[in-house]
Amino acid sequence: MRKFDINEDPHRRYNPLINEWVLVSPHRSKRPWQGQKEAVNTVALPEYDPECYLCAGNVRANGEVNPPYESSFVFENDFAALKQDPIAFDGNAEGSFFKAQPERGISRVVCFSPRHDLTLPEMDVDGIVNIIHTWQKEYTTLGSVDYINHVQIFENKGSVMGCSNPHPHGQIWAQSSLPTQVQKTQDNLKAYFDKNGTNLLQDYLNEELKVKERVVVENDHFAAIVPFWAIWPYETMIISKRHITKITDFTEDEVAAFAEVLKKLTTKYDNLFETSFPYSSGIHQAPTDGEEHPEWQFHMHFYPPLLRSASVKKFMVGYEMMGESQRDITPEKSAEMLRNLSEVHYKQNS
Ligand code: H2U
Repeated sequence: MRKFDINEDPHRRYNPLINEWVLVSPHRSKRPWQGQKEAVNTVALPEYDPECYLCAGNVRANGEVNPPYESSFVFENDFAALKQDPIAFDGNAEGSFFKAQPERGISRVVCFSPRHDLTLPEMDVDGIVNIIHTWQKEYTTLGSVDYINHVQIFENKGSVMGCSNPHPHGQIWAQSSLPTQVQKTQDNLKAYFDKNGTNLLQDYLNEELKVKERVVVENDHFAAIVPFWAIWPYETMIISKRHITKITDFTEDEVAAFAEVLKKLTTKYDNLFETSFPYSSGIHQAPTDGEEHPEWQFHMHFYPPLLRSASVKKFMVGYEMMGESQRDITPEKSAEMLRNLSEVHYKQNS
């Protein structure tokens, strides 16, 4: 019988963060593609767009006027997914199939800068430092609201990810419950900590830093890696090296180091297909429920949909919907490709 070759043979990999498996089919990455291509948007954006509801001084959909902001700008989402009003609730009937509960929360929009055309990879490190300071402030203020137990900071980048406006911005949804993905991570981190007395992601990162094959960018305080169990072709995760449970525990050196990794990673993403690389990214960190949470390790996920060019994206359909997640190109190969790309943005070379 032939011996298992992880670079050639179909196999499953285990994701200990969410206790799920992913099917990897390395031999399939050479198959021909005649499916859908997304239109590539190559139109250069202006620095200021009078029609944009996020640009400084412009009117938003609800009639409010944005201030003449000069760095980042945060406002309550005018179409908030969560509302702050308390709702009376007398619980579900025991054993009911129709289980539901009210959810209370706060949704905010974070404009990264007044520049309509400046995405993270094209900002300077100081600009990104300013965004990190804004995230810290929001985590503190939202997390200290008595009924808020979780603060989700995220960015949808690119129309292919459903982003409604190209003006660089992220969102924050803070709420009373732990959302499903976070609850799964919480449960697995806690079980690992209770069993081993150490932190799952810190132990994992130490192993990754020994073998190095999935590391994309690294500095003294953070590493960006393609996780061993990555689902998306170019999925990455930035993990802090020190045991940090939440963004407000960063030293100023760590803020600068995180900004540097964010810039380098997103620059490599743009350079991969010489396009403004779409993704959903989000920070996972300790809940704000007043507990200590030593089981948590600050990390940020990047889930980009692109597969083999600026216009061919991966679909999570068929088997992925009915069975489990699946990928073709191995995480090691993706990491090697990203690692070998320049840290200088392609637009600066053209
Ligand atoms: P997305 O492009 O990632 O959807 O983020 C834009 C958010 O901005 C979206 O949640 C909000 C939308 O509700 N928004 C406002 O709050 N005010 C506006 O005037 C338009 C859009």
